[in-house]
Amino acid sequence: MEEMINSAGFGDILVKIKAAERLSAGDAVRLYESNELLAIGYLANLVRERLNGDNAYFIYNQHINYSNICTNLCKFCAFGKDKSSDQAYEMSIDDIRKKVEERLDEPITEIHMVGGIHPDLPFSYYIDALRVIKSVRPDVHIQAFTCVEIFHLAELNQKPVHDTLIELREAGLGSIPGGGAEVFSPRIRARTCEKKLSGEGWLEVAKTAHRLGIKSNATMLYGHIETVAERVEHLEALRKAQDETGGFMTFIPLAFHPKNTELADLSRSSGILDLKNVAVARCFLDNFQHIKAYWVMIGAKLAQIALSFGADDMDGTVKEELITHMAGAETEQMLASKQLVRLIKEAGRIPIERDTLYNVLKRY
Ligand code: V47
Repeated sequence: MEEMINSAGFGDILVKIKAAERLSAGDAVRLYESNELLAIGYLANLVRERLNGDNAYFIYNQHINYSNICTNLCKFCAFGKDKSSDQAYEMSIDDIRKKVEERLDEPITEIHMVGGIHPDLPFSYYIDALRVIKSVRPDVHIQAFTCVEIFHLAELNQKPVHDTLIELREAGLGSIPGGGAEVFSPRIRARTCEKKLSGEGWLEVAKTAHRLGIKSNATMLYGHIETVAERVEHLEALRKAQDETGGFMTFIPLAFHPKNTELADLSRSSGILDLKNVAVARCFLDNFQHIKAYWVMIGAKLAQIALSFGADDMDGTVKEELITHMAGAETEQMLASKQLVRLIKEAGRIPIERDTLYNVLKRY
């Protein structure tokens, strides 16, 4: 193996990884630009093993997308719709209650709830949405509202993000999902999502949450018009923020799906690009405990293989995911926990059902 690493030109990176030493941005660029996939995977696997042993995590969760009405209308997104669109929808608080009640017989421990930037729902709607979920399912952990939504909610609430987060937590918010990060580069944001909160703004919301003890995740949307340098800058900004607060739990690389978006002329990411994004992130983000292979976006089969390329988490059962499926994903809507356990076991790992904060609920 080490011979393969040396002949791929990564001998120096191997030395750093063995010494648990931080990689430079230049190292990450070299890994991205190389086609020595197995060498990159081997390096990432060493980091994964050091941080997570043989554990591979999943969660029993439910997704609720309360509305697709959005004023940002990002070019890479097929989910968000203008209010006037005949495909626009908005769930009432009672609809949310029913969604939760429908699955009360299942051992769901997390509800993942996100939507668009809605032009006129009041702040009280978001508070009521959290409260109604907690009233039906008091023990569930609610991971809701991306940093972009939180910023919008603070504007609606006419209070700082800090105070708004405290109110959301009192109503039932447990943690914040990683969406809305996209690629932090101003060039990418200007070309694909000019109305969206800036990268700095996103990081500031995340760090404010962390300082309050609210954990969050981080994502990067890759495989559209971003350059390797922009990906690495994104990872560097996340690593720096994590050094400051330690509040990120997981990094999730998100594979761009072009169908039904304004970037529909682009092709879908390849399996190699998907694995590289998992592996480079694992090597570079030495202060992130977990890297998630989100099977909804890259498929259950590749997510399973990603467990040998740095990932230690497969997300969860999900069901009724709309953001990727509106953009042409052909993956299943749901994986049963039995299927997740089997995928993880076949990858040679120990399946661990976790809660949102990575407490172990069951070892299989
Ligand atoms: O912010 C939008 C992305 C994100 C497309 O925190 C697209 O554990 C691919 O962040 N093709 C939302 N991606 C999903 C998300 C997420 C999912 C699962 C788990 C977690 C977590 C977070 O989806 C958006 C955006 O970056 N997205 N459109 C598309 N066409």
